[in-house]
This record gives sequence, structure tokens and C-alpha cells, in this order.
Amino acid sequence: MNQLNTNLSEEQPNSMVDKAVGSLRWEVSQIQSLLDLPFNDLIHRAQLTHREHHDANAVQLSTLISVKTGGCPEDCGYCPQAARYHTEVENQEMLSLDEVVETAQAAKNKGASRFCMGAAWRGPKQRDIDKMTEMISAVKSLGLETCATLGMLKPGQAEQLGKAGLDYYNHNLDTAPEYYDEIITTRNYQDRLNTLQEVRSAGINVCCGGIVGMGETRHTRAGLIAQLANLEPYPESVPINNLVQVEGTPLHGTESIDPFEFVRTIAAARITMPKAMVRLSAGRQEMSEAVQALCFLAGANSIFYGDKLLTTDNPETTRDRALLEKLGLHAM
Ligand code: SAM
Ligand code: DTB
Ligand code: SF4
Repeated sequence: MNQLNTNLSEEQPNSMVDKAVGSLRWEVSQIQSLLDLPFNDLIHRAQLTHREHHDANAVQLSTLISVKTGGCPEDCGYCPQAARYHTEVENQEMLSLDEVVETAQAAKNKGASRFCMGAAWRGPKQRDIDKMTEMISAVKSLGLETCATLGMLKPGQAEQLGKAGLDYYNHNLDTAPEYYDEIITTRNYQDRLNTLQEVRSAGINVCCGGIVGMGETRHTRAGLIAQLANLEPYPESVPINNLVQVEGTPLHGTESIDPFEFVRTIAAARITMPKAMVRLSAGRQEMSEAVQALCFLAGANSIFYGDKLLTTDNPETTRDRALLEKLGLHAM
């Protein structure tokens, strides 16, 4: 029975791996079949895909900064920055250009190649875009790749960011469409897809992923990966976050996801989006080094690097350096 299942599930998605034909789509059931594979078979497939498209021992390092923290009007159930939840996050006005440039230079000195600026907005206003374009140009001129995550974009805003030198825009789908309303009600799935389209049309690379460990099923995780893999084209960067549970948010107290399920999700992202950078994102602070190593084995080739994510802790850079060294991994 197991043998039959394995063969079946290896057959179908295999014919889909090369999406050269264009209109081929990943069915949720095919991704579910991948996730259902025996763990070793799944990891083996992910490694084969990974080695075909990437240096197997290289990891990309992105540093995050929160340029405007807290007080967000949205109701994302996982987020400590939503004004309506009582968390320990203190609101902070926008950082100055100098503060951002200084942090970016320090990140570069420590080995980061990408610098991602996040803001707790539903979406930016024109005056915010004006400040962001200054920051983007300044960070770009340090020789770093630039990324921003500012919420929903209106027509014309992505172009302005692109002209300033923005390389990537991060906007996550977060979860599968059918689970979405359980997590966020103040904006819908189509809003997110529209923003991704704005980013694409402006010629900016798309960084888009989701969060697992929000009480979803394996089928829901398959649904998220299908949505990402079926974007035309699929995102250049795919952050897979493990929910960081923050007291005061509605999702605090959710049962944690089994670490192997997390690794399986990474593997499915790698197999279905072979050329993407798959980022082992939030949640590493709570993750053992052994599980992180399994994530790299499953095809993750990027991490957030720096002592903080936006408002929560990330492993210290010295610890990350030591982990990479132990695994014989080098920074891209
Ligand atoms: N406000 C903008 C937005 O939501 O598009 C940009 C910043 S927002 C914090 C960026 C992403 O961080 C979210 O889409 C979500 O995927 C992720 N995120 C936020 N809080 C998280 C948490 N507690 N655990 C894991 N990921 C989280
Ligand atoms: C992404 O997918 N994860 C990052 C980044 N994109 C902006 C954010 C993680 C945030 C974790 C919670 C916090 O630190 O506030
Ligand atoms: Fe606001 Fe972004 Fe947090 Fe949602 S994830 S509450 S939009 S900062």
C-alpha cells in the first residue's frame, strides 16, 4: 500500500515539475501527495530538485528592520503589531534615514546580502512612499539588495519603489484561501493577489510566502503551497514562517506544529518552486539546530539574519555563523 502510494504521488507531480508548458498547474491534491510521502522520500526528492538548481551549500542572508513599528489598523491574528491586540510591542514612529542606513551598513558588515524594510501599515500613503524611496536608494547604494514589506500597494506605488532601486517586495499570502478568514478579516485574499500583481507589473521581484503553525491542517498547507506555486511566474523568494506566538495575539496558545511537518512544508515549497529562494523565516529562535539543518536539507537556502525579526527575537548572528560553520554552509 505504501509502495503504491509513493509511486502514485511521485508520478503525478513529477510530470509537473518542469512548468515549461506554462498552463500546467499544481493541484492541491498533488501537493498533499508530496506532503504525505514517507519523510525520507520527500527529503530525497527535495534534495534532488535543490541540487539541480542551486549550490547545495550556499545560504542567502537577509536582515530585517522595522522602519515603522506597531499601531497597525489590520487584524492579522498572528501579529503583535496590530493596534487592537494588547501586546508588549511599543509603537514607534518612522525611523530616520540615518538610522536605517546605519543599520543596513552594519548588516552588510556582518555578511547580509539583502536588507528588508518592514512597516506596520495597511498600506503606504504618498508621504510614506516618499520616505521609503529615499531609504531604498540609500540602502541600494551601499551595495545591498533591497526589499520592502509595506502592506497593500495602490496602482503607481510599486513603480515609484522600483525606480528608487527596490529589488524585492515582500507580501505574503499567509495561508490557503479557505483558511484565510480565520486569520484576517480586514483585507481579503484578492487584495493580496492584486498587490502581488502591482509588484510584478512594476518589474520588481516577488517575495511571497506564508505562515504555518496557525492551527491549520496538512491540507491547508498544501493549499498555501499550491497558491504560491501557481502564481505566474512563481515568486523569486518564498518565506516559510513558523508562527511566533506572541502573548496578546489571538493565535497565542495555538498548538505548535510538529517540527517534521514544518520541514515537509519547506520540502514541498522547494519541489514545486525549484528555482525560488526558499527562506526558513520566522520561528528559528524556537527551533533546534537539528530541525534547522533538516530544513536546509529539505531545500531551504535563505534565512533572516540578525538578532531581531521585526519585533521578536531571531538567533544571534554569532550563533547563526556557528551553525553555518558546523554544517559547512557558506553565505551567498
Ligand atoms: N504590514 C505589512 C503586511 O502585513 O503586509 C508588512 C509587515 S508584516 C509583519 C509581514 C509578514 O510577517 C506578514 O505577512 C506575516 O506573514 C509575517 N508575520 C507577522 N507576524 C508573524 C508572526 N508572529 N509569526 C510569523 N510570521 C509573522
Ligand atoms: C516574512 O515572511 N517574515 C518576516 C518578513 N517577511 C517581513 C516577518 C516575520 C515577523 C515575525 C514577528 C515579528 O518579529 O514581529
Ligand atoms: Fe499590520 Fe502587517 Fe501586522 Fe497585519 S501583519 S497587523 S498588516 S503589521
